[in-house]
Amino acid sequence: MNILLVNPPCGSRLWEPHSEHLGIGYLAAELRVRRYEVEIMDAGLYRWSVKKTCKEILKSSPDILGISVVQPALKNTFSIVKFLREKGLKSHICLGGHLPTLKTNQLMENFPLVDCVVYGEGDISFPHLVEKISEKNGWEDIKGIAYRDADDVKINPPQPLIENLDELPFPARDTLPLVLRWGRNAMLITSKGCYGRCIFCGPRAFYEKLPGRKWRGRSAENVLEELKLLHQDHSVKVVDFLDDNFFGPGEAGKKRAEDIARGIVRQKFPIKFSIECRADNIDKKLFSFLKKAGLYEVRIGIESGVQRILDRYQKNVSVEDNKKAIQILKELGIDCRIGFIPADPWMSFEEFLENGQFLRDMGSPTAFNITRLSVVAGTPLEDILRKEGKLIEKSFHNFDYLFSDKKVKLIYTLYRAIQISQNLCHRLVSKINVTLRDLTHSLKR
Ligand code: B12
Repeated sequence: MNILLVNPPCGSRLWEPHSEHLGIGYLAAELRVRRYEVEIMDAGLYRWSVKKTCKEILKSSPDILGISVVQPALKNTFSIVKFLREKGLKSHICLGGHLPTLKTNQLMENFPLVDCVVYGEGDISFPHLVEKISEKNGWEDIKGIAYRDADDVKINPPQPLIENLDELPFPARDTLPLVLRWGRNAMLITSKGCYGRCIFCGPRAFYEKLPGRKWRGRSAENVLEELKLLHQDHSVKVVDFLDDNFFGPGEAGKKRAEDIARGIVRQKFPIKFSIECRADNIDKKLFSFLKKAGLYEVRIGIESGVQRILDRYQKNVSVEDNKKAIQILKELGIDCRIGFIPADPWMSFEEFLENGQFLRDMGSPTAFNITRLSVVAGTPLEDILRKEGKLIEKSFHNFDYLFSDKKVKLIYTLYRAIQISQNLCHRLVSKINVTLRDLTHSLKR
């Protein structure tokens, strides 16, 4: 039984950083523990076209094809599966990941060429599915899957969230050597979920669909063991912790972070790391200790400098928390990168200006994500906008919205036009770089 796990090409990816797909890595690791033959095909990472991806999948001709789908990759996923079926591929095709979890029913209804969807964390359901298929033992009763029964879509009860993340094997790192060669950092997940309740957040909606504790942290010992392996096996020196929130709730959440940092110091790992967290997690004493352990960058979803807007988003932080967080990081000399939402459907022109003033007051911090509020399918935001009559539904996975204030819309449109032209330049440079890289590679060989 050979299994192929694919990260499909995603239209917007050309200027995205080259990174591993840890979700697929976790699934592959779990299957390899059970001695299945698993191949990872990260077409997104390799910047393959849809055509090239189809050709490679056909060559591999797996018994089971698992495709990981994020919202902007759905169109390509449709094209790939359609082409493969037309070419007669008989594999069992299973979709999983964020979009299939948030729009399970719609995906199955609109997409009869796939056999099933695994929704939620695939670590238990997917190996179970593989096992049942290989034993030819009826797979339709597995928790956390959706399938078609004649013309009906059946959605089985959910697989609860994994309570003890230490039980998971470390993710397969097949693509890490390539990512490192391209000058990118290794990534690691020390926890899953977030206790925040932001209305626009995809991960919040993902975890809310599933029973179980929303924020779960790996133990410090377990994280340190993986760090040690990354250092020993791949000479990793910089790691990005990609958790939704590096800190769990309350004192226990802080203590776990401290324990990880203490372990790094004690074991004298020559490692630098970055984290993501909420503004209200940042306190000077804790962060100066984390810096000693190697913390070099913090990414925070600041989102706005206007309290009314933060409240509308249900951020549950104040503008003061945001200011304090940025200032503390500045004082400690830790690079602070912010997520910021410059425009949304409700924003007034005055609020738009207030946001601009906030950014200037904060010394225009570097952004890791600065785009207008985007509607992730399946989030509370989608429902709110629909109820208010502001949602423009292009399809079940592609939305836009009406702005209340025409001036905000106009300014944002101008800003976006500039951003798009910058991106096109980026795309061009990126294409040239990829071509040069491939050329040097083949010349070396
Ligand atoms: C790291 C990261 C990246 C990295 C690495 C990409 C990657 N695919 O992992 C980079 C920076 C490259 C990136 C790029 C993008 N990302 Co990103 N990213 C993340 C982040 C922060 C962590 C992902 C992660 O490692 N999670 C931990 C692993 C263990 O979980 P997982 O990947 O979800 O996988 C589990 C389950 O989903 C499921 N599963 C996943 N795939 C499959 C497949 C099968 C067959 C099965 C059975 C199960 C299954 O089982 C896995 C194990 O439990 C998430 C936020 C988040 N909380 O997940 C956003 C997130 C996944 N990204 C998102 C987006 C939109 C993008 C981009 C489109 C951004 C852009 N505009 O270009 C691109 C698309 C890249 C792509 N094709 O994947 C969205 C997806 C939203 C959605 N509803 O679809 C997220 C959720 C953030 C958000 N805004 O809500 N991203």
